[in-house]
Amino acid sequence: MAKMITIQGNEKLPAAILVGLDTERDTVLFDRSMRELGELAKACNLNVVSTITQSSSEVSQATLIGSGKVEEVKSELYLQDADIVVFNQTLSPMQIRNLEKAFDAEVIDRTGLILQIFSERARTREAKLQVESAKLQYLLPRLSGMRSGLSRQGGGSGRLSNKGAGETKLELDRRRIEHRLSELRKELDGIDQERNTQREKRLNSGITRVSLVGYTNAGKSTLLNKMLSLYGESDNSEQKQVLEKDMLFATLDTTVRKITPDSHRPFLLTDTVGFIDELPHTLVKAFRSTLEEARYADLLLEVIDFSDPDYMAHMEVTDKTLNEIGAGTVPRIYVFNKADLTVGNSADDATVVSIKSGFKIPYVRNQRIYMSARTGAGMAELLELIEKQLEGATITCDMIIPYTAGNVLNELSHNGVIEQTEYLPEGTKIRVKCSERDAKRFDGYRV
Ligand SMILES: Nc1nc2c(ncn2[C@@H]2O[C@H](COP(=O)(O)OP(=O)(O)OP(=O)(O)O)[C@@H](O)[C@H]2O)c(=O)[nH]1
Ligand SMILES: [Mg+2]
Repeated sequence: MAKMITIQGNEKLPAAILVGLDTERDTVLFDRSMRELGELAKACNLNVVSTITQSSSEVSQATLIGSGKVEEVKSELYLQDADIVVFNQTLSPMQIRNLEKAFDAEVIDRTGLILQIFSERARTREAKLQVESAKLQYLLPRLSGMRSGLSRQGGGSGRLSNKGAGETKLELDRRRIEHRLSELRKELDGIDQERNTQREKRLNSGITRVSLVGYTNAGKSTLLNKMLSLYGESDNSEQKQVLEKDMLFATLDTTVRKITPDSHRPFLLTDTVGFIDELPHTLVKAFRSTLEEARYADLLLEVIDFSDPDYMAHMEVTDKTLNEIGAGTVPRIYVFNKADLTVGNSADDATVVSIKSGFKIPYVRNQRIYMSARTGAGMAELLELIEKQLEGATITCDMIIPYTAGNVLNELSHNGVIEQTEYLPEGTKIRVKCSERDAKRFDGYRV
C-alpha cells in the first residue's frame, strides 16, 4: 500500500481501476456497492480512471474474476497508465498474489481500502493504535501473499531479527506481528481503563449524554457544529468545531461537546466514527471501545442522509451495527438530514416542500425529524424533540440545599434547570427539573 500513503501538495494522484464481480446479479445492490467503492477510493486519495465489472455466479479461486476479465483489466491498466487495481470483494491472500503478478500492479480490496483510509485519518493516539492493531490483524493471515513482506508495513523494530537463524522470514514476520499486537493490546487496555474512569465520572456527574450515530457522510459532524454555534457553552465555540467534509470517514476520533440551550437541560453531545456497509471485522474489533460509547448514551441521534437514494439501506446498516455493539435498545431519534437537497423549486418559495416526502421542511413526526444541519432549518425543533425524549427520564422536584452544600446547588444548576429559588434560613429552596439520576443522588435534600 506504499504508494497511497500521504499524498501531499499537487502531486499527481495515483490512478486506480475499480473492479467488481456481481455474483448475485442484483444490479441495484451491485451498482450501489460499486458507487460506494468509488467514494472510498476518493477518500483514499485515488483517482478513479475506469471501472470494470463482471456479472457471473462463478468465482475463480485463483483470481476471483475470470481469465478473460483479467486480460481486460490488464489492457486497461496499460491504456490508462494506471497504478492500482481496487477490488470490491474481499480477496484471499492467494488471489492478491496471483492478481498482482498478472497485472504487475498493486491490488487492494475493499477492506484494505477502508483500513488505509482509517490509518490516514487517525489523529489521536488511541485511534492510531486501534488502526495499527486492525491493520496487523488483517495482515497476519495474508502474510504469505504479500509481495514484499513486512517492509511495506513499516514500524517494525527489527528487535527479533537476529533470533533463530534457521527460521524463515515468514515465521519471523509472523512472530514480530504477534508480538506487536500483544503490545498494542496492552496499551489499548490501558486507554480503555482511562476511558472507563472518565465515563464513570460523566455518569456520576448526572449530566445527560446524547450520541450522534449513523452512516458515514450523513452529516453528524455538521450537526454537532451547528448545535455548538447555536447553543454552545461559550463564545469560543468556533474553536470547538470539528471537521465536516464531503468525504467518507472524515471523522475517526470521538469528540464530546457540552450543549447548553437556554431553558433546556444541558447535555453532552458526542460525535464519532460513522458506519459503512461491511465495515471490516478487524476494524469493528479494534474500534469496539470507541463504537461502544453509544451504549452508554441516554439518547441516540441517528443521522440519515435523506438526499441519498440509498438512505434506507444505510439505515439498515446502522441498525445492524448498533445491535452489534449493544446499543440497539438505547432510545433513538431519527434525524433525516440534508432535507434541503430534496426541496423543489416551487413557484412559492416560502413553502419549502420536499419533493421526496411531500411535506414542508422541517417536519416532525413521532421520533422522526426532517431537517437540514447545514442551513439550520429544524434545529429548534430537534432540540424540542430531544427535550421531549429525555422528559421521560426527567422529574421536577423541590429541594432545600443547605448553604454549606454549594457544590450540590452548583451541579444541579449545571445539569438541570432551576425553575424557582427561595432563600430560607436552613438553605436554598429550589424547584428543579433534573434527571432521575440526579434526583436519586440528591434524594436527601428533597422536601
Ligand atoms: N446540503 C446539505 N449538506 C449537508 C448537510 N449536512 C451535512 N452536509 C454535508 O455533507 C457532508 C458530510 O458532512 P459531515 O458532517 O462531515 O458528515 P459525517 O456524518 O460527520 O461524516 P463522517 O465523519 O465522514 O462519518 C459535508 O460536505 C457537509 O457539508 C445538510 O443538511 N444539507
Ligand atoms: Mg464526521
